[in-house]
Formats: sequence, C-alpha cells, structure tokens
Amino acid sequence: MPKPDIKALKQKSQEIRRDVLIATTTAGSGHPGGSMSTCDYATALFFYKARLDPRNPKWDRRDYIFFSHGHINPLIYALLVHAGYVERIEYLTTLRKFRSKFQGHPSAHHCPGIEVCSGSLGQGFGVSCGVAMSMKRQKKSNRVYTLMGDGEQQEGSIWEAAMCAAHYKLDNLCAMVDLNGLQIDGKTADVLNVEPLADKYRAFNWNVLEIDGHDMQACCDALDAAEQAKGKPTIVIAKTIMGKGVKWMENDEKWHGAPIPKDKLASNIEELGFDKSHANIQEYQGHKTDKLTV
Ligand SMILES: Cc1ncc(C[n+]2csc(CCOP(=O)(O)OP(=O)(O)O)c2C)c(N)n1
Ligand SMILES: [Mg+2]
Repeated sequence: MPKPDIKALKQKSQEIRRDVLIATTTAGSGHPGGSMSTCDYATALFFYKARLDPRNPKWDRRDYIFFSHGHINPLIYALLVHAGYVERIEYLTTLRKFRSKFQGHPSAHHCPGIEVCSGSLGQGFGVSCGVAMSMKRQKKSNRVYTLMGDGEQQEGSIWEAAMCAAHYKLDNLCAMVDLNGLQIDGKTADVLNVEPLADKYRAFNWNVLEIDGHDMQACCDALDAAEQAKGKPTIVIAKTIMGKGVKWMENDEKWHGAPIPKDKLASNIEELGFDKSHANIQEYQGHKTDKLTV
C-alpha cells in the first residue's frame, strides 16, 4: 500500500477550507460548518484512497463516493475543483446561483462527479448500499464510500440501510460519520441523541472504527483498514469540530447554514495559512461568467 503524503494532504485540506469560505461568503449563503468538520477525512478519501478519474467521471472502474449529507456541498464542490472535475473560478463565482452546476444541494444531473442528488437526509446512504450490493453481485472491485452527518443518524432510513448492508456482508462499503456533535438546531445530544453510535453500529454487525477526524494520519489509516475488513461493512466514526480551522467559528451550530460576513473573510483566510489577497471577493463577484448554462 502506498504511504500517504500527510503534509501534502494537510495543505490540500486547508486550501479546500479556504475555498469553502470564499465560495459561501461570495454566494451570501451556504453551509460552511459541516463542510469544515468533514474536510480532513474527505480530503484523505479523495486524494489518498479513492480510485477516481476526473477526466472520465463515469469511468466504470471508479470508486463511488456518496455524500448523503448533501448540505455540505460547498465542500463537495471544492473537492471536485481540487481533483480537477470542475473549474475553480466557476465554483467561486456561481455557487448557489440559478442554473449553476453548483446548486445549493448537489445535483447528479448538473455537476460531474456527483453520484446522486442528496440533501434529503438519510437517502444517500440507502442508495450507496444498493450500489455496493450491485458491485458485489457483479464481482466488481469498485469500492463504495458514503459520507454522512451525525444529526443525519436520526433518520429511520439510515438504520434500514445499515441493517441491509450488514445482512448482505457489503465489505466493499465504507461509511464515514461526521461526529461534530452539532446539527442545525443545536447539540445532537439535546435534539435527539444518537449515542452510543459506535455500539449501535456494532450491534448492527458493522466493523466500527473510531478516529479523530482531524488527524490526517488516522484518517488515512482508517481508510486502509476499511479496505482490509472482510465479511462486514465498515463505519468510520470521525470525531470532529464544526467550523474546524477558524477558531471563532469552531463548535458553533450558527455556522451549520450561514456564511461568515465579508469583513471577516480576509483574517479568517490568513488564519488558515493563506495570503489575505485571496479574500478579494469583489473580484469573484465581478467575474463575468457565461457558465450559467445548465
Ligand atoms: C429528511 C430531512 N429532514 C430534515 C432536513 C433539514 N436539515 C438539513 S441539515 C439538518 C441537520 C443535519 O445535522 P448533521 O447531519 O449533524 O449536519 P451538520 O449540521 O453537522 O452539518 C437538518 C435537520 C433535511 N435536509 N432532510
Ligand atoms: Mg453534525
């Protein structure tokens, strides 16, 4: 197995956080909080583990990546930008615009690299289990990855899918939960407690891995370990921090679905390790685009 370049992955993850902030603030709406908590292990998945071909998004030997918590689309699009599926300037200038590829919830009909429309929580996971079952029955080596939120675990359909994946021994499936402890209305523990989540998945006969979702080495190790598991699907429960990377945003559900104000962008981008000139959003807002064509 090749060794991950942890330093390069960490740098990539910060670039992706930077672009999430720029795009959502330019759009004036969107979901930065969960995008930033999910960012590190999603970066490990895209840039270390998954078998993908951005020039051929429908390549039949690709690994499938499903984002069941579709509201973190600023992250999904930024990953697609950095992987080379779509143009960065187009993402930064047209996120959430009418007729853009980059809709407020991801559309498989409009944006390359998106496997299924998602945003209605709980649905993407079921679809991904179906794809994993199909790959297994056809004896194909494609792996299936599903990213989910912790608040999303409150959906009943999650547990039907979890039961099904274990019953059919879908060891080609690796799900990952963003355990940031927060959701749109506050603490997950107060709204509707999903804990003990690891015990629940163990009881459903899953291979359970618990990691610090901001430890890049641990993220890569978990993805490697998931590949080795036989006879069971794997779930990686990643302990994370909503808004991770910008101190004043961290651990505050306010950022579940709101962009940071324009006057904070420059200092926050500096905090992520970039020159504040990246925050010149007038440049993006004034960018003439002929890309609103979908
Ligand atoms: C079926 C369904 N019910 C409700 C919602 C509204 N909703 C959008 S995001 C969200 C909270 C999700 O929490 P979590 O998965 O923890 O995401 P995070 O806030 O951490 O990004 C809710 C309730 C939805 N999108 N779909
Ligand atoms: Mg959450």
